[in-house]
Amino acid sequence: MPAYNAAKTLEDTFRAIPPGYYDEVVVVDDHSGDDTAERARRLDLKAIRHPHNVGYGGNQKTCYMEALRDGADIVVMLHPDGQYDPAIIPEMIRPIQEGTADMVLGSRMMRPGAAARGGMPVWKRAANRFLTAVENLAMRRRFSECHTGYRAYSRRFLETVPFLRNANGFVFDTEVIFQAVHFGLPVVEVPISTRYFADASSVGFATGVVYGLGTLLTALRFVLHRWGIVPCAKFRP
Ligand SMILES: Nc1nc2c(ncn2[C@@H]2O[C@H](COP(=O)(O)OP(=O)(O)OP(=O)(O)O)[C@@H](O)[C@H]2O)c(=O)[nH]1
Ligand SMILES: [Mg+2]
Repeated sequence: MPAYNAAKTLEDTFRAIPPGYYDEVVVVDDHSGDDTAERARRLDLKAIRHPHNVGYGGNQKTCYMEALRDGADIVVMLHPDGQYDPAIIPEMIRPIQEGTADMVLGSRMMRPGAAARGGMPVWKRAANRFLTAVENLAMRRRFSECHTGYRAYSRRFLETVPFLRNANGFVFDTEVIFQAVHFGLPVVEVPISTRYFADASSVGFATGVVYGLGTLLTALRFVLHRWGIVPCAKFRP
C-alpha cells in the first residue's frame, strides 16, 4: 500500500483484504502529515515511513523493493484510500497464478457504467478515455483503461522492468504499462468497481493535467524509442 495521509481509511481497507490471500502487507508512508505509519504499526503491518515526501511513484518504488526483498512471488498494489475493493484480490492475482499474465490491471471501464456508478467525475472519465485511446494507438493494444490504480505484478515483472528509472509522480503508473508492452510481458485486465467518496484521496485538476501531459510524453518516448530515433532509459533492459 503506497500511503499518503491515509490514516482515516487504512484500517477499513486492510480489514477488507480476504484472509489467507497474503503473506505480508507493506505500508509505505510517504511522509504523511497524519499518523498513517503509526496506525499501520498498530495493525501489525510492516510500516516504512519515508524521511521526506517523494510522490506516488517514488512511494511504489519503496513498496516493490521491500516486497522483492521479502521474497514476494506476486505483489498487489492496493491504494489505502478505500477506492478499490480488496475483496477481489483473488481475481486480481489469478492470471498471475495461472501463468497467463505478469501484470494485471483492475479496469473500471470494462463493465459499462461502472466508473460513473462509482462516482468517478465526468472530466476524469473523459480524460481517461482520451488518454487510453492515444496510448492504445502508440502500443497497438486495446486496453479498456490505462489509468487504474489497482494492479498486480509478478516477481518476474518487477525483476525485468527497470521501474526504479520511472517517475516519482503519478506518471509512474503509465510508464509501467508501456514497459510491460515493450518488454513483451503479458498484461490481463480484470473488471472492477470503484468508489469515490469524501475521505478518499483524489487527484486534483492541476495534478491531473500534469499527469495527462506526462502520459502523452511517455507515449511519444515509447514510439521514438521503438523506432530507434531517441533511446529512452526506461525501455533499456
Ligand atoms: N497524492 C499523493 N498520494 C500518494 C503519495 N504517496 C502515496 N500516495 C497514495 O497513492 C494513492 C493514490 O493517490 P490518489 O490521490 O488517490 O490518486 P488516484 O487514486 O490515482 O486518482 P483518483 O482517481 O483521483 O483518486 C493514495 O491512496 C495515496 O495514499 C503522494 O506523495 N501523493
Ligand atoms: Mg484515489
